[in-house]
Amino acid sequence: MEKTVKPNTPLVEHIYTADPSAHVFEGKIYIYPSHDLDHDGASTHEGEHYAMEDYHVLSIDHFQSPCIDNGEALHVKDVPWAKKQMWAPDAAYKNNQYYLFFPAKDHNDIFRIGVAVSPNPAGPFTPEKDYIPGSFSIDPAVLVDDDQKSYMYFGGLWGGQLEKWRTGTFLPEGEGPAPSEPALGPMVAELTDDMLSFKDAPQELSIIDEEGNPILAGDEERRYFEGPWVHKYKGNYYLSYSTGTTHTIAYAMSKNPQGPFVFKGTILTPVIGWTTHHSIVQFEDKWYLFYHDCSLSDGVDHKRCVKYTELTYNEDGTIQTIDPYQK
Ligand code: FUB
Repeated sequence: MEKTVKPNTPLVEHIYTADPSAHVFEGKIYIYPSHDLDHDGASTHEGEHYAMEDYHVLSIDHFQSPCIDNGEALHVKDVPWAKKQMWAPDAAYKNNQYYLFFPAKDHNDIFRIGVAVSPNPAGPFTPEKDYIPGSFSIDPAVLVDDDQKSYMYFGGLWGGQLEKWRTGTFLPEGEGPAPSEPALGPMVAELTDDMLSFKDAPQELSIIDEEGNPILAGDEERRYFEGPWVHKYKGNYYLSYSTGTTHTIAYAMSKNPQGPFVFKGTILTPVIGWTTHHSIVQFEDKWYLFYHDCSLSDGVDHKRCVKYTELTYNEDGTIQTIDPYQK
């Protein structure tokens, strides 16, 4: 008999999974993860060891049921513009269909973001022939707001190439700001109603402290690195993200989906492995954090496993810090 899901335990063990984007569609929880491959490639600063080729969509009927692997939903060989490295995806529902947003390197080794569509939340998804015009970098996360406006948040440092786009064009030698300068923020772009393109050029989001000062690039405990996620709770927008080199999931709040966002604190303490990546979703009357670690591979960075745990808000809307290994 298939095992029922348990908190802080791999959702599936037959494949390696990472970067979980969870959504409630058709009354179930659908999880859109990266599908990590079991290979011996050496780790590089550019993340070449994250050599993923396809996506599998996972689903859970509720938190007392098994996790289903719905099979291959999209493969890089079926995406005309993409060459390799199918990294963290997200999904959205609009116009009576499902959209899978995903980054991959194009044939010039530049990360772009593509979209694929399906009538079914589990796919299979049919990709558009080209990437979203004007898209770049990695880790798309899409918020469909209550007024049906949709926003894509994206961007990641280092292997995610965000530093190389500071002038608006790709500079292979481009570098990030000095430690005393404002950190790079994630990008945001409103999507067109058909969800296939950006309405305008992407803008950088600003993350500030309680005094209104920008978080600086040298402030590695708080500055943005990759893996943005935006959710809404009681009228506030929450931007949560990985701090990369300091390995936490941090968050900031705003009254506006396009910021500025005020830094608030840590949602998730460091997990086993270098990367940390998450999503936050409400199911029935509770909130959940989906995240990954490398416990299933005893710490191999590119062989991760997706897990979940419950997330709790304080009365003032701030989020309680989670240590997933605390007994
Ligand atoms: O899975 C590849 C990359 O690792 C993701 O795009 C990042 O967010 C990090 O989790």
